Amino acid sequence: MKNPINITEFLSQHIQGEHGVALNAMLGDVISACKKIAVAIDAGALAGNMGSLASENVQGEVQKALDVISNDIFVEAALQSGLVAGMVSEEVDAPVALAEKTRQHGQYLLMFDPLDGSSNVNVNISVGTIFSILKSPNNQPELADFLQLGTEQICAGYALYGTSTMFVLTTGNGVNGFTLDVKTNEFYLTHPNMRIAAETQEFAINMSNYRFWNEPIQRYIDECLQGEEGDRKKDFNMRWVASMVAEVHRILVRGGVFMYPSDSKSKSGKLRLMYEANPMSFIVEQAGGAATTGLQRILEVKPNGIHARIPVMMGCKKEVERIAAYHQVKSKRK
Ligand code: P6P
Repeated sequence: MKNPINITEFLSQHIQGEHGVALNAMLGDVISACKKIAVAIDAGALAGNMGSLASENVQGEVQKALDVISNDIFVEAALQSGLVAGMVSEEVDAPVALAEKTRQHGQYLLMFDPLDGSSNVNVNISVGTIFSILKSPNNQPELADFLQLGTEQICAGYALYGTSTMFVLTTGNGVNGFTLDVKTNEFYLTHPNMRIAAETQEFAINMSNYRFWNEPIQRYIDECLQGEEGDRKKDFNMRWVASMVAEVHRILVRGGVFMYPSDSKSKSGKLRLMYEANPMSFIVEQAGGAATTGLQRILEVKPNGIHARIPVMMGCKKEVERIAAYHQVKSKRK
């Protein structure tokens, strides 16, 4: 690729206005953290970071060494920015405590999953970091100040530590993707204005949960599996990486629909609203896709807690609309 623009230059051109300087500075620290996490992951087993810790995170999940390392890198970078008034991490129960001097100029709330899909690290499958940036009402936010609708996000993005390291973000004016040049340790614009294909023949879901799904989800997947002989009159392909960042990135690049529905095992679903579903929904909608719980637009869900879980169906707009329509039929039958 001839002379691609680097991310710092691109963002300074695209993020203007009164908040432009602060948001660019905030993103500069987020990008720096993701570069450091990429180094920690690339070292793999050589750095002795592959193991699990004795500890569990607030989700009750066994923490990997890299979960904690990534979390600490992200927290440190955010503190350096001096722009964060409050932080919520998947790995930490309460909002991260910030010293008075750290947040005196804080204007953002930073929500993040520092290493999503970390169970894949030991088997060398792609993992990622997901972040969401909200405006803080002041520099001493209360817990309730974090519980904003997804439509309030001013920026959302992810780093994908895959066959190459990529950084993808939106600030509400489309979605742009950047690839890390390991020689210069700089991200360069390689995927301008990412758009989700209008049609798809690919779905992503953990099929082992089939017997626990509600009827609309079973109906949708059954029709995909019936292929050309069924109502859909076309064959479908399936993928499941068990890493949301990898799934969503694939959908941005070649289309598809990603599904983690609620089921009889977990009534609220598995994925977290504030730092997985909301940032990814913002990105997907900005790329022309859609994101629903089955019953409502994800970005309009009122959070009932900083670690709230919700059902997630997102990707190609027509498929997401079909899934939502099947839920409407079901709810009318009651
Ligand atoms: P399962 C990773 O733990 C994660 O939160 C998402 O990144 C991923 O899509 C999902 O859970 C995988 O869940 O039940 O298939 O292991």
